[in-house]
Amino acid sequence: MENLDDLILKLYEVQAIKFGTFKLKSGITSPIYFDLRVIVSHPLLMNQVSNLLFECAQNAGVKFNTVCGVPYTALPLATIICSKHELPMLIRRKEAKDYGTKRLVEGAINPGDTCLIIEDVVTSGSSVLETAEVLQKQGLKVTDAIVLMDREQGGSVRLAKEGICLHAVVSLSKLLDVLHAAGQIEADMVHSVRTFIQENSTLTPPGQNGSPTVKKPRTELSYGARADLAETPPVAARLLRLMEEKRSNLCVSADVTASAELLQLAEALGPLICVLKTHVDILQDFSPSVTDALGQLALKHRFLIFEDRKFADIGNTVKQQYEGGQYRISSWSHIINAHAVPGPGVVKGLSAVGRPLDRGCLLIAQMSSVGSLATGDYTESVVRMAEEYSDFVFGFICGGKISSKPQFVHMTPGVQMHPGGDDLGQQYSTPCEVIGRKGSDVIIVGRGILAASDRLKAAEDYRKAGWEAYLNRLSSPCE
Ligand code: 5BU
Repeated sequence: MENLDDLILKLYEVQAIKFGTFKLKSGITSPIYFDLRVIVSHPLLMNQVSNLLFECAQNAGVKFNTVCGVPYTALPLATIICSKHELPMLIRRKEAKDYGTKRLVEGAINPGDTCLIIEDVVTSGSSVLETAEVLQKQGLKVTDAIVLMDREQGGSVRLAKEGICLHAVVSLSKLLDVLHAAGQIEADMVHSVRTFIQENSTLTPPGQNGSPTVKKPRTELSYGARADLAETPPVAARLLRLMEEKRSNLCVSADVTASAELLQLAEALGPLICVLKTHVDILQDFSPSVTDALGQLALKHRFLIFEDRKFADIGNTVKQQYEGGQYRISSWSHIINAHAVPGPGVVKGLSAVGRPLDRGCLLIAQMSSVGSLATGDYTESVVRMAEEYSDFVFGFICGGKISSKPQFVHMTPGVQMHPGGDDLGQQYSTPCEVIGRKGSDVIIVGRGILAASDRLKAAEDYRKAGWEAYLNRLSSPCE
């Protein structure tokens, strides 16, 4: 992570990233501009970028036989990668030579081989697609592309529709966070870039003419691609994006009773998790300073806070429980959850408080405990309620995937490395079962980590198990 922060600052320094007013090829005026061509004059930076691109492919578990950079900026980057790791490379010509062999691709082509594409910046994904098509015409397979910078304007979704999984080293969100934290850009600029990106997605709304022709749709989208599709509430895209960046679908359930221990856990496990779940009402020594400190740690380690309050009353009451009392949950918890038992009023009440603060809610559609009544028709009604209030509800607490809408996040409690349970009705499934077979997105782990003698190691084991199950699912979808 520190490597990445350092890289972003260096790219800014050499003016590969610029802020201002730029007229793009399409005629649109953009507040941000990337010109990665300049890095060829900075050899250390070239090496650093190439290393991160290669690492990104390795971390994503991509399997390939050969590498091709999209001409021209990514061409030298692919060269460095191939030279350093002794990998065969292919060069795509932009124009076929009008003499000699008229080859569009130079290098030894073995039909059936898989070629990894390297690119500098992706906006709509069309340059990657063009290169992929040329390679595919030569009989090569293209399953993955690695990009240094994803502008988050729909490229990953477009590529996924063509059967190509895009992996980004740096997302635009991360870039803005780092430059803002380093005092290089003002909050106003962050806001105007975010607004520009949101308003200029290259995705064509479904059903409209001009949507890209679907060749071989991937049934599974990556978390990053789903972030592009998740418009509301903003916390949904934030979560999916940081999962992709931190390579973590682990939520730790920090069920401890002392504030100091809660903060220690957040500090130690923060880098490994996407969400920290709390039960703030079990703290013996709660004070608002704890949630303030937790908020600071969430910023520092880039995780979201989820108060597992399980609201379940009429709208007017939950509104007060969410906003007021001694816990003032809405002021610090990015995510909350609610039972659907009271009907839509519970969501309306919570939404009145949470939406203006850009918070999000998960509906409890299923529970992990023995004999839970949240099954069958009830679960289906919860999914419908979530769809109706999708400006605030962005997912579910559930045992596995219950909605195919990519913007909904599925979070599953009752997870340990071995199936089993406790003597009060809790039931456990493994990360592989929950993420791989049942198609959930996030594992929620409490005692599996808290009761371990080395909590940090246990958390890393769960992160790894959850992430590997996700990567396997991406490469061979379970549906
Ligand atoms: P455990 O120690 O991993 O069993 O903790 C699970 C946590 O998830 C705990 O905080 C529960 O309150 C929470 N939980 C759950 O276990 N099952 C459910 O269906 C829901 C929440 Br909803």
